[in-house]
Amino acid sequence: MEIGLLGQPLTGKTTFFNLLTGMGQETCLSKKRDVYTAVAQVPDERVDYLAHLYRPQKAIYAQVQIKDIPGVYQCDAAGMSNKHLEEARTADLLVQVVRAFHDDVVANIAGEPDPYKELADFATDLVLADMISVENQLARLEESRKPSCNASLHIAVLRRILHALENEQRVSDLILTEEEKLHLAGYNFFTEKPLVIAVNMDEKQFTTGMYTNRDKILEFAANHQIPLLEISARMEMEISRLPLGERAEFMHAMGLNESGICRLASTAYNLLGVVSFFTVGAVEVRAWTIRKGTIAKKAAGKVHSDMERGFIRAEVFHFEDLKNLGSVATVREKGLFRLEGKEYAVKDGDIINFRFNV
Ligand SMILES: Nc1nc2c(ncn2[C@@H]2O[C@H](COP(=O)(O)OP(=O)(O)OP(=O)(O)O)[C@@H](O)[C@H]2O)c(=O)[nH]1
Ligand SMILES: [Mg+2]
Repeated sequence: MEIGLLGQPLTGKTTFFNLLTGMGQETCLSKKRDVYTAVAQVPDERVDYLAHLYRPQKAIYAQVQIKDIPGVYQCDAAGMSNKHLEEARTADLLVQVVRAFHDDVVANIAGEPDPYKELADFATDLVLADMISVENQLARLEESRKPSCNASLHIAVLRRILHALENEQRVSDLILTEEEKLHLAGYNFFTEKPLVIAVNMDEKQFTTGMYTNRDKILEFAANHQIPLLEISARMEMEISRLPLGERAEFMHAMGLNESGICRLASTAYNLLGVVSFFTVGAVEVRAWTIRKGTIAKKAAGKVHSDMERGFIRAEVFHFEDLKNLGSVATVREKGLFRLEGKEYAVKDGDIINFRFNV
């Protein structure tokens, strides 16, 4: 899963990226305008519990790829329709980081921070970028002299999309038929990608819960059903540098119940409809991420292609049962250890051993 961090310059994207991935990329002063990519481990108490029980050589959390895309200055390019925005094309989910924090040393590029204006401007940039893709494709299709029946349908779908975009609708706001979806597969529209808004606040804003135009942001998020994360990237970065023993106390004092990566991951998992299952053993305890409803045979393929090819059955029990009962033996005694076939829909929290033969 890839998450793209986007937004205007100096909103705290690289600070957030460093926090999520544990990297130390230069913030603020970077003149290179490089795109950074790194992996974030998704902390999961279930993995910690299983590692405690099985004492494996290694415990592996689920991983999410994070891409930090620098903001574009208006003098560099027209809006965001440029190569930096293209970097987000491969992302499964976009996070727009907007700036609420005040900082006298690093002034906001547009004067007094107005996170709502940033949000609305960016929404327009995404719509414009999609409009350009659709218009280019329509021009290509309409130029070809003998349109097939299939091409006519394709053109009709694209015109419908264009009409919606012209009215500032996101592609994700439209209800599309299965046939229309088939025609649109492969376009990877920006406004079709799940979006999360991350408002980056300073300490005072974080503790008071107040910043410019918060009401309007809440309304925008509710209207478009876009999840909102209120973060303080720099404060959390500073807390993460404290000795381990002191972190929890500081987080508590600041009213921070969960780390940034935990909050982002659970929002992203919900939005993308993905869940985790686990494999356990003396060598490795590991979390795997799959789409909700994935069948056992496909889930096996996530672990190893041989397991999918030679799938025989899945031995399954649930993390909650193990935690409640304390041992695998008791789970078995209570009849909660099951054998499932290839069509079994894997559930969040399943612990699975795949039997296979190749
Ligand atoms: N006060 C305060 N400053 C922050 C916060 N987050 C980031 N900053 C500062 O804002 C400046 C810009 O942060 P970056 O993380 O480099 O911003 P960016 O969005 O990556 O900027 P570009 O890469 O230029 O688009 C740095 O000096 C950060 O230390 C915050 O929550 N509070
Ligand atoms: Mg940056």
